[in-house]
Amino acid sequence: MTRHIFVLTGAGVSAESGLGTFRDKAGEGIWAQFDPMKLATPEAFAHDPETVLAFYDARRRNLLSAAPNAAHTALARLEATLASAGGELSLVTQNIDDLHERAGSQRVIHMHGELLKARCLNCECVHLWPEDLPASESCPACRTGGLRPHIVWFGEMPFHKDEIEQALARADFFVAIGTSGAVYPAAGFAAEARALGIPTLEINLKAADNAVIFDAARYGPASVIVPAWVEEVTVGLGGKI
Ligand code: BJW
Repeated sequence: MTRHIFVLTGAGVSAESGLGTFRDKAGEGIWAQFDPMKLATPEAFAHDPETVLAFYDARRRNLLSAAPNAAHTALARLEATLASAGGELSLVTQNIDDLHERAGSQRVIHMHGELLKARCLNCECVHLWPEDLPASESCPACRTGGLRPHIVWFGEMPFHKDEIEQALARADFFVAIGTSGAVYPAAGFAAEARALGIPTLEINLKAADNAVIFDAARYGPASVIVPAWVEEVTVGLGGKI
C-alpha cells in the first residue's frame, strides 16, 4: 500500500487560480511576454534592479488577489489523510506562490523560493514581504544590506536539495502536476524516481517535455484531475492509504 507519496507541482497547478504559467500556449506564457534573462537572473538584478523588482511587485500584487483552487485543496486533503494513516506526503513545489499553504497544506517545500519573502543581500536574513519591494529598502535585521526577492533565478542553486533527495528516496509513488519538465533540476526528478523503482504519474493539461519518462498520465485541468486522483487514492483504498 502506498504510504509515502512525493508530489512535484508546477505553474499549471496555479493556472486556474489566475496565476500565469511560463511556457504554455504560444504567446501566452510569462516567458513569451518577458525575457527571462532580463528578469530572472542574478545578472539582470545587478544590472537593472528597478525593472526586476517592478516585475516581481506586479506578480506579488496578482498573487495577493488570487485564491487556491480545487487542486490545491485536494493536495492539502491528501496530506492530512496520509498523515492520519501513518503515511506521508512530500509536497515539493517549483511555484513561488503560497496557494498550497492557503489551501491548508502544512508542509510545502519551495524549491524556487517564495514571492512573499525578501532576502538580505548582506546578512541573508529572510523576511516576510507581502508588499512592493523598492530598491532603496534595507534589511530590517542588519540595517545595512539591500533586499532582493527570495526567489531562485536561473543559474542559482535551488533550495532544499538534500531534503528533496531524501524525500524522493523514501517515496513509493511519484506524481508531477502541471509542470512542463523544461527546467532542471526539477525536470529530472521523474527520471530519478524511475531509477529508484518508484512508479511515476504525470498530471497535466497535455504531455510535458519529459512525458516519456512517466509510467502513466492523466490529462486535463488540474482542478478536475487532481481531486479525482486524490479521491481514488484515499476513498478507493477504503480510506486507508
Ligand atoms: C496545466 C494547466 C492546468 C497549464 N492544469 N496543467 C541546459 C540543460 C539543462 C539545464 C540547464 C541548461 N541550461 C541551463 C540549465 C539550468 C537551468 C535550466 O533548467 N534551464 C532550462 C530552461 C534549460 N536551471 C537553473 O538554472 C536552476 N538552477 C540550477 O540548475 O542550479 C544548478 C547550479 C549548479 C552549480 C552552480 C549554480 C547552479 C534554477 C532554475 C530557476 C527557475 N526559476 C524560475 C523563475 C522563478 C521566479 C519566477 O517565478 O519568476 O522558476 S523559471 C520558471 O520555470 C519558474 C518555474 O518554477 C520553472 C518551471 O516552470 P513550470 O512550473 O514547469 O511551468 P511551465 O509554464 O513551464 O509549465 C506549465 C505546465 O502546466 C505546462 O506543462 C502546462 O501544460 C501545464 N498546465 N495549465 C494542469 N489548468
